[in-house]
Amino acid sequence: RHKFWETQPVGQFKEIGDTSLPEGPIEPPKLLSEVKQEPYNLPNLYEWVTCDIDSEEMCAEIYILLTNNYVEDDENMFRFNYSKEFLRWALRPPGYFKSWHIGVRVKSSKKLVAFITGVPARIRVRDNVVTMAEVNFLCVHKKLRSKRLAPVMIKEVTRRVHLENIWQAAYTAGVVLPTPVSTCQYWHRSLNPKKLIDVGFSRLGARMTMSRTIKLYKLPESTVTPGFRKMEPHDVPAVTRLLREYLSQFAIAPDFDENEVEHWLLPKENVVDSFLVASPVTHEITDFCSFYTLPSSILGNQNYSTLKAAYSYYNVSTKTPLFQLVNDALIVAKQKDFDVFNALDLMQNETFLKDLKFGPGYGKLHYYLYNYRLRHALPPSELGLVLL
Ligand code: NHW
Ligand code: EN5
Repeated sequence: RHKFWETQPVGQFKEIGDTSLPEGPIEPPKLLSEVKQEPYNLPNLYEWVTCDIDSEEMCAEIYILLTNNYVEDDENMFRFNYSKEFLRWALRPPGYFKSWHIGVRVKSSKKLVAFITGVPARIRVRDNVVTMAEVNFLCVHKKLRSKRLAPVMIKEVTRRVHLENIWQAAYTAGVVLPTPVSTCQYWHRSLNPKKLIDVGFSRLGARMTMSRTIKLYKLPESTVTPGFRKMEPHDVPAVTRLLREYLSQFAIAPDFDENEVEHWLLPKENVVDSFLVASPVTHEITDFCSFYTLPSSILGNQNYSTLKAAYSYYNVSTKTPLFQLVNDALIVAKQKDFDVFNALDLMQNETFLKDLKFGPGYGKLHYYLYNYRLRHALPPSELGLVLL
């Protein structure tokens, strides 16, 4: 069934329900001297390249590969269109390794035809904080599919992660592999219903007219929570404390320090937006919400070429109801001209999705750990981790 994944230290389908297996690493770390020193062999026409994401030229090549070949929905109507600024942000967190940004070129033409990345992260699984790689942006050019290039790329990123003495990884995918630690559902909140219907992202509901639909999704012009404002650099220590405390309730969550909060959550135009609620009296920061910007190319529509989507990221509510906080995020996203606001049903998101008029999407997102076994799959409400 899974000729490659059967050989890897991941939970296997046949182990499901076997409660005798211990939770934790599947295989022990090797000595660094035992890690293969040379890259894996690629088919002869191709060569490895370590990508310098700082270089405008390299970044543009990666952007073009992904724009034309990365993830599509089940009907091939939309394709993720990560911006260059987003990619730079996603790939250069504190302590990142340039050697984990891996490309494959055609030797003769030097054309970039495949890509995979890792970034380091400390992820807490129950009581254990584990240094991991977050693996993302695996992409093989459409013309080179089904040639078993992906397993070689995964083995090569694994080797380079091992060289940094890191032995676990976390990743998400829309496809089922051995074996999900949790499975989330995408939910979508229409902000621009007319455009979403015109491009085939959503459909006019039964017994609904366009004008009734537009009215249904209307939002206030401005946010409603007193003290709601954009996060600023001086908020990093308080937001870190708030977020760490909040994430401690989930079975799997990042272990963010201040540097990471600064990187991942300080607003970056057209990449990440973050807001908080500060008490007007004490200036205490009590609530937080954020979303990232990930447009999709609309494939083969006469009138529109991009769908502007916001994705719910980390939210923390202690005083303001989560529902009201995310409603304010929707209002800001609408002001910023997003067409749709997407969220997964993880953390406490189920408590607001229906009430805020999100509808379930067709897509699922499976979460995976490499070389770390969980006894049982988790309900998404126990996941406190959002990958990009
Ligand atoms: S998920 C997005 C993945 N990218 C896309 O879907 C873009 C469009 N598709 C493609 O580019 C986010 C190709 O179809 C890809 C597969 C490249 C996906 N994850 O080369 P072959 C991520 O980036 C397995 C893992 O012939 P292909 C996360 C498949 O099951 N494995 O296929 C990435 C089969 O193995 P099996 C995947 O279509 C996490 C084998 O690949 C996969 O030409 C990576 C077939 O290879 C996927 N999304 O290329 C793992 N899709 O055993 C990181 C297919 O079933 C693990 N496959 O025979 C951790 C590493 C670090 C560890 C550190 C300690
Ligand atoms: C790694 N970081 O399928 C990510 N998206 O539902 C890789 N559907 O946009 C993994 N097919 O449901 C990515 N409209 C896995 C996801 C791949 C992309 C994907 C889904 C998520 C999606 C849309 C469009 C479907 C178009 C036809 C969808 C319905 C929206 C509707 C709005 C109004 C209320 C009800 C729902």
